[in-house]
Amino acid sequence: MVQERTLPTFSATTAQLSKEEGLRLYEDMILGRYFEDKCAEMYYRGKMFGFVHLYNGQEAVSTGVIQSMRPGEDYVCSTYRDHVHALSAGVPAKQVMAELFGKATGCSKGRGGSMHMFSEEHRLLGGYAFVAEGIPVATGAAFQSKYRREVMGDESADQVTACFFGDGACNNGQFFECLNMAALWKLPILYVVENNKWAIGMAHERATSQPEIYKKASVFGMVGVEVDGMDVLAVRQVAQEAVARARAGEGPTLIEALTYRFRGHSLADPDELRSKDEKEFWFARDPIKKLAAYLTEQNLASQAELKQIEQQIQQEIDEAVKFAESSPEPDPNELYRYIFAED
Ligand SMILES: Cc1ncc(C[n+]2csc(CCOP(=O)(O)OP(=O)(O)O)c2C)c(N)n1
Ligand SMILES: [Mg+2]
Repeated sequence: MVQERTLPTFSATTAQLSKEEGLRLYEDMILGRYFEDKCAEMYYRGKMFGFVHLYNGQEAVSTGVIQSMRPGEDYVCSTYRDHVHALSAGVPAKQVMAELFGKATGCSKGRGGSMHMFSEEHRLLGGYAFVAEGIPVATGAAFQSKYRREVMGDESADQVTACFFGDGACNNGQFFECLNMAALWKLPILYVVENNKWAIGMAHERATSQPEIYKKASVFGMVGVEVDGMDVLAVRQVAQEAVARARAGEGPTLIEALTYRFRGHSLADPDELRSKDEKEFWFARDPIKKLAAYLTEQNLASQAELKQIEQQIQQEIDEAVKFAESSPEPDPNELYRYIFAED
């Protein structure tokens, strides 16, 4: 049996969680999971084109971080594995689904597709197909908040940015350059590494000299923390602390969330490289089941209340599919629109 790195263990007894907050976290994770399950179905039915990277298994990271921020006000920056970050940030499921179908009603007007979710309204800075490409963009967003507040005197500019990326991105130069600047200028940003152990078929320990990514923060004098990425309450706790630090002008945090994707790299990946033992170890740590057990054990929710959320979300997703299917394709006459800046 392989020894899996999953520490540190989080004691849920320290979590301050109201019933309302608990149900909100549950709803957000169920939305992410059911949405992605539906994507797989639609992809295999030929409704989506290109590569589609699903997030199943990693929901506690998106929910734990984004729900600790002010969705719609704070900034979120993603990768090509971006659907669930978009949903947590508040982009309606029907707009994300329509984007996946390449329709004009999609959040990127059907021009982006799976890897390029974007919403100015929800402060979603985008999904990015190049590994590590979002890191400088997010760093720039954090810089402008700070600049507006401190140089231009705009008191309302207290937004925090969350920048999500994978373990594979941490061997890329942009990671180091941006962390250096963010620490130097004390930017209000959370760098959230979703360490799911793999970069397509490359095992993390084979590709990096120091696999404990959070330790890399220390060379910049930045706070670095590791967290159990399969436990939404643990992620939420470290995210709340990091957001408070950023909002108070105390600078960035590098959060390494230890997690696992339950499916292959993309829906085109036969997923033959990861061992059965490893997969089973992580499947048993499903973050949604863990939160459901916590909520019921703590009498914060009944089985019936959880079931009701599940049904309601399923309905929302079925409606999103209908919306996407019945939406128009982008107009070919507008092919060049949104490429150049318009007056
Ligand atoms: C700059 C760049 N190099 C290579 C690729 C091909 N590629 C796509 S995804 C990926 C793996 C990235 O893994 P990781 O950052 O751990 O994210 P995960 O897919 O595990 O979420 C690679 C190498 C790319 N998209 N961009
Ligand atoms: Mg990875």
